[in-house]
Amino acid sequence: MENINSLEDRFHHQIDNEVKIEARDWMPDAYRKTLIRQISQHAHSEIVGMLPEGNWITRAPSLKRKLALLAKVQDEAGHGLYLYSAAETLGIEREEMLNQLHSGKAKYSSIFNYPTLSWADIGAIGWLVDGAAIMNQVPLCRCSYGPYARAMVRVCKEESFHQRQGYEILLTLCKGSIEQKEMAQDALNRWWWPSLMMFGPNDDASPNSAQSMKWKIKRFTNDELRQRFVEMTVPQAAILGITIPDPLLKYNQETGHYDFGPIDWEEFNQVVAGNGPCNKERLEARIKAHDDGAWVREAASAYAEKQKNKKEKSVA
Ligand code: FAQ
Repeated sequence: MENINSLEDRFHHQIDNEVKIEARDWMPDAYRKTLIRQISQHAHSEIVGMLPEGNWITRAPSLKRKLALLAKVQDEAGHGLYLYSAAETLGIEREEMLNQLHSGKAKYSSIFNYPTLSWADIGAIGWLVDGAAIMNQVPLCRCSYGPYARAMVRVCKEESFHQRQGYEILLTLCKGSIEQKEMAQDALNRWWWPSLMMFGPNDDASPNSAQSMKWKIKRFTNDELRQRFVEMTVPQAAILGITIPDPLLKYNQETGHYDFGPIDWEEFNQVVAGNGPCNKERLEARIKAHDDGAWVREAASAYAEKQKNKKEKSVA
């Protein structure tokens, strides 16, 4: 008992003093569990997030646009890999996490259950979805768990390229023909509210936030980050010359912040429960990609085995 107390004291001492918790360190079960939950949901979001954009690689309007989109989607696969690896340091197998995703038991970000109907949607995803991801993920570079925090440094650098890539697509469309500008407006109309939902439920309805803040996994609450995102995005929409679809969005002189209209949490809950416009399609595409990739995993394992045998023979 005394030993457990001292281990627990050391854990809290590390958290209080901003010393990263590493895989080898003792940690409370609930801390480990919450990290596995958050990191695996994050990893799932990255690899499911490849799908709405992947649809547009062959339809991107120029070679330059194709290359940039291809690179972005590849980055997202990489983010999934860093994140699954970070979660594995906590004692869960990648296969188990993927089984949870494919069986529909694990969550991934609600945002990826919406359709990409036009090229402007690829701009809106980069601008808004990656913009929201940066807002939420830069503080995760200071997360108390070392492997997650370190993975997030590179992820955030890449997200910032993604955000610029998306904004530049929209800037080009907004400087183009009337029809192109209308496409950009239509994309903003459809992606604005789902992007605000990405930050998760309001603080009073967020069961995990308080404990995760105490453990310094999260540094800001869902509402704080959502507000920051609104502050950052409103002037960017003004530069594009398109209108955020919220009649209640207004600068509040007294608080110095933007007030915005109510979020449709019923829609959010439906999407998270599996009833969004594309949940079924996304999961099917993900499972197919996994099944189609089985031969690659088998070949990689066979090669690794061969190399291992070779090495053992040369030592003997
Ligand atoms: N969608 O108590 P909280 C990206 C769930 S990556 C679905 O507030 P927490 C890159 C939540 O899991 C985007 N479910 O939870 C990219 C919890 O469920 P549980 C993903 C959601 O963990 C860009 C329940 O609601 N980013 O975009 C959502 O403290 C472009 C109660 O919520 C991350 O994962 C949602 N939006 O805070 C890729 C970042 N929100 O498990 C391709 C890391 C909440 O209790 C293209 N994660 N839920 O049953 C986080 O920062 C946190 O996990 C939050 C949620 C903020 C997402």
